[in-house]
Amino acid sequence: MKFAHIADAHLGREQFQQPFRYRDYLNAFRQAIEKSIDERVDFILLAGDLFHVSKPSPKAIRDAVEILSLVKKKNIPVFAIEGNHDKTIRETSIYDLLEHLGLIYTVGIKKTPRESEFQKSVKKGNLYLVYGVFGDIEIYGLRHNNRWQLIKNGRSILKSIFRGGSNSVLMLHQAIDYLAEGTPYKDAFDLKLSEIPEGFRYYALGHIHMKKELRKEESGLSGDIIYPGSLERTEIREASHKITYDRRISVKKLEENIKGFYVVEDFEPRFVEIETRPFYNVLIKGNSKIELRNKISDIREHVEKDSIVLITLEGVVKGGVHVSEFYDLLKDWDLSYYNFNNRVSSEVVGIDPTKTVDELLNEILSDFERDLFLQLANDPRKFSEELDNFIDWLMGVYKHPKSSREARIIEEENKERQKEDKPKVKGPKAKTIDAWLGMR
Ligand SMILES: [Mn+2]
Repeated sequence: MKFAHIADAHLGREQFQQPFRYRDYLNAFRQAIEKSIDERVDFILLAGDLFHVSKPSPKAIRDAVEILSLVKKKNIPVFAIEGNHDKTIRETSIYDLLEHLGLIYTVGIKKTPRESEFQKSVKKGNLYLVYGVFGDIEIYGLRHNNRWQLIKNGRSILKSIFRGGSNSVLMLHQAIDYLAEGTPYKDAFDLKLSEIPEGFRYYALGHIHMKKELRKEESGLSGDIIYPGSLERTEIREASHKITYDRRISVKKLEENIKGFYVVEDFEPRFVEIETRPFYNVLIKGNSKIELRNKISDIREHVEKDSIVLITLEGVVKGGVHVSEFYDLLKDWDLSYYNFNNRVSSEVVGIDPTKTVDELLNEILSDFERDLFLQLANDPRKFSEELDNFIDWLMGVYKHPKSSREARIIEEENKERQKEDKPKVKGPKAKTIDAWLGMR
């Protein structure tokens, strides 16, 4: 028994608004399907986010149909669950269309039972648990849910729905805390390891876009928990290479960001790499425009043609820089896409120790910014009463005088106040920043 486990194809995505990225995502999915056919797998699992959006474009649907038809011709069934990107709040989704075309078999909780060569159903209350069948293998799964839907009163709903068996697989599109470490999902996990139903021989996960394995020997569970990661690079953290240039150039291939899917033979997983476009995450540090320009030119020999290059510029340059000043440098490198991220700050202002905080802030801030700062520097315990004052003040700032005559009157009044030697009141409270900071 041999199957392929694919996740997070995100078909239809035009990353960076570039049409070639649409083709890259499609090409990655085509490779995964073709390699699965070459591997002579018995069936294929799609663990969610086949599409990037729940309402894919007609073009994305047509292209997905074309690729899935390749496996249908070979009589290889495809079992699928919806991910957070392609699920809908309704019963139906684009997966139903693919299912009606006989291209995939969705598994999960449904309102109506499904019975076919590759699907069976068990009644659960008013609903049906639909699962896939291939020979003596059973394929269970559930589309993506939020944590509050999965955990009720501290108890895992998944554990009450699913009971594993020696020949069963569980497909989920969720982030598991243990494996989310070191990924963008680490603080937004959906499940703890202890909340995963036990007894399955293989856990086919999707959602985390990086390749992750938790072998059963390590977890103590009945089967390996595997994330193949996304098929293409969906964000800068998934770059293929990291180039850093501060004093000297360092080029690192990020092996952990390898892209592909798993082929699982007798429940033993093996990663199969697919070819993706090189994607460089570049960090250049410099303290003048000339230095930044020279360093950008120096990295040319380290980046491949037809690649994606994202450059972050860092340093302190008097007057700052604008990224458009650097575009000309890369235009004849034959790159597919490049862009800059500007983290250069303008020169640091030296602080004159003889000046008060008030004086320093007056130099840096406009009148409005200074007043806003004072208004916001209130004691949080007096929040509600200060809030009224703040709103009055803010309304006053935005209320334009109705006529030039009115403006003249206000000006006259201010002059009168100055004559009377009263402080000119900018806001409802004339508190100085020095007083607020306790620096008097
Ligand atoms: Mn995804």
